[in-house]
Amino acid sequence: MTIQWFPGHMLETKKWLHQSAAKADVIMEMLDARIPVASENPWMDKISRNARRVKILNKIDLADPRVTEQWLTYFLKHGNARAIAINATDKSQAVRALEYAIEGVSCNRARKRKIMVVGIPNTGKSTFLNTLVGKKIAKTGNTPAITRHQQRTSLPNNIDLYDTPGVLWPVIEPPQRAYALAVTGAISDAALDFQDIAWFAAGLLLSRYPEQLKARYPFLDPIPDDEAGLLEQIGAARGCLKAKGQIDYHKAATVLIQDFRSGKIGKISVETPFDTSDDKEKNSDPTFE
Ligand SMILES: Nc1nc2c(ncn2[C@@H]2O[C@H](COP(=O)(O)OP(=O)(O)OP(=O)(O)O)[C@@H](O)[C@H]2O)c(=O)[nH]1
Ligand SMILES: [Mg+2]
Repeated sequence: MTIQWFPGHMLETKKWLHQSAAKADVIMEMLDARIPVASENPWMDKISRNARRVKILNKIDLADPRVTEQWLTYFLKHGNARAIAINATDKSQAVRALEYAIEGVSCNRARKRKIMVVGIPNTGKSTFLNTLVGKKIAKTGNTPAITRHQQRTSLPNNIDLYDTPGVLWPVIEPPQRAYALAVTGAISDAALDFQDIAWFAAGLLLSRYPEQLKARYPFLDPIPDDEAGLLEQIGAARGCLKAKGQIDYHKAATVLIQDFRSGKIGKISVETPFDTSDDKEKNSDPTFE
């Protein structure tokens, strides 16, 4: 699926990373814990072969804790990098991730340890920096492509930390991956059909998190069988109506997506290690049985 949303600063950041990443001691790849594989930029693997790589599964407060545990086990077994799961708005967790990333990386007064925080948009790279420093020195926001230029900040203990703009790639395959990115807010809402994003979220919630749906939307009685039914009931109950009382599906989609992104529906993981396994075609994920 080709995404018609690749702002110019992403290309500039790619070039800068190509030239500069070789000097990094550590590359921290900020992932979204709800989609730890979909949020990996395949291109990032190519930028530095020498630096230590650390995967940060961020936003664990929004992800299903059972699934986050499964991901950590998965990365321990299959990963080419260390992995740690955090909530970057929490100081002690951010410090723990930094210490984990630099453990054993030597430095001296003349040579600081260079850490680059990289990843796709909206995963919490700038938030991580702000939390470490204890004040808002980098702009953050819940829409993608907030940071437009890389920024170096000196931290105690001989560390230079680089916050970098989120980078995507223009052709995202399979389409499910594009929807997983969009539903978590990593791609601009304008890049895909908004109702399709809501349809994807509805399918996921109905099949894997029906109890959370029921808790958030008590008017669902019974839980609808399909995506259209869910959006219709949300639209009717929340007054998302057009002329002559027809359901305004775009408004209903907005309610569902906003509730999902803000965590109001609960802690939801969009992908599990099972989704990436060969058993996927044959069975359903035992986590949700
Ligand atoms: N719930 C939750 N929200 C977080 C966490 N970390 C970051 N956020 C929020 O996620 C949104 C994006 O954070 P940013 O730090 O701007 O993300 P970024 O990776 O720098 O994004 P770009 O600069 O666009 O690449 C903001 O609304 C943050 O408040 C977290 O651990 N949990
Ligand atoms: Mg940023």
